[in-house]
Amino acid sequence: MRIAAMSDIHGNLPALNAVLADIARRGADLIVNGGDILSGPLWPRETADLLMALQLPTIAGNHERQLLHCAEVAGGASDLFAYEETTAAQRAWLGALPASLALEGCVQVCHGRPDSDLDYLLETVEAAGSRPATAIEVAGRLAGSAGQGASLVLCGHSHLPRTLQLPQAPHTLCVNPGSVGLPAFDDDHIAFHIHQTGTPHARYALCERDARNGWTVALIAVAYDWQSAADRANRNGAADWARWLSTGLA
Ligand SMILES: [Mn+2]
Repeated sequence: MRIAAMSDIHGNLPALNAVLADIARRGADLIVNGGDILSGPLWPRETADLLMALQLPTIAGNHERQLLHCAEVAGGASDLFAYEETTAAQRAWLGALPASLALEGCVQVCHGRPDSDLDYLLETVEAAGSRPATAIEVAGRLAGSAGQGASLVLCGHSHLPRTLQLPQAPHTLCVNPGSVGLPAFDDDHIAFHIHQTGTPHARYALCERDARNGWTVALIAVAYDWQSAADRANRNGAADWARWLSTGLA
């Protein structure tokens, strides 16, 4: 079983196309989408068209919730842009997505933590900024959820590619594939922090289960025409996105 894990596409259509082409070239039995699909100053409508046709196992992230909330109150710029660009049918698709998924009986997918789409699973935000979470912290965040006891937990939201194995049996392997569409950003949830991969590549992960139920993971960085995405962000008035997209630095 070979699973391609994608997350945090954020409407970046050329990045998504490059990742899908790389997955097709390497081969996968299943492609999973971990949420934060459309929000951002890029191609939300075209991205939704492509993904709705593909019918991949998909969960909602915080930005699906925030985008849909724009029907009641104007939200942040990324969510509002995507809200205004998308069709009612596309927003209905977003609204029907689950918050988590179980796959293959031993794989659990969530966007942030099992109980929060706004908090990171594999990072800890403190007054000084964001740092990698310890295995003890991550085990505590999974305790009592469907992720406890899973052999593989796929998460997203932080945009930082990382694998972490829990210290206690059944030694769940947690994988964040990084972000397909946005390699760096800043945020002030809990405290101001930046997350950056340091390169503008589109990220995803290939997770392959062996006969002993062990997972081999490849964290993959795919080259694509990131300048076209940065130009699009600039044209749509988002100079910060243009910088993040073209450098991978926040
Ligand atoms: Mn998110």
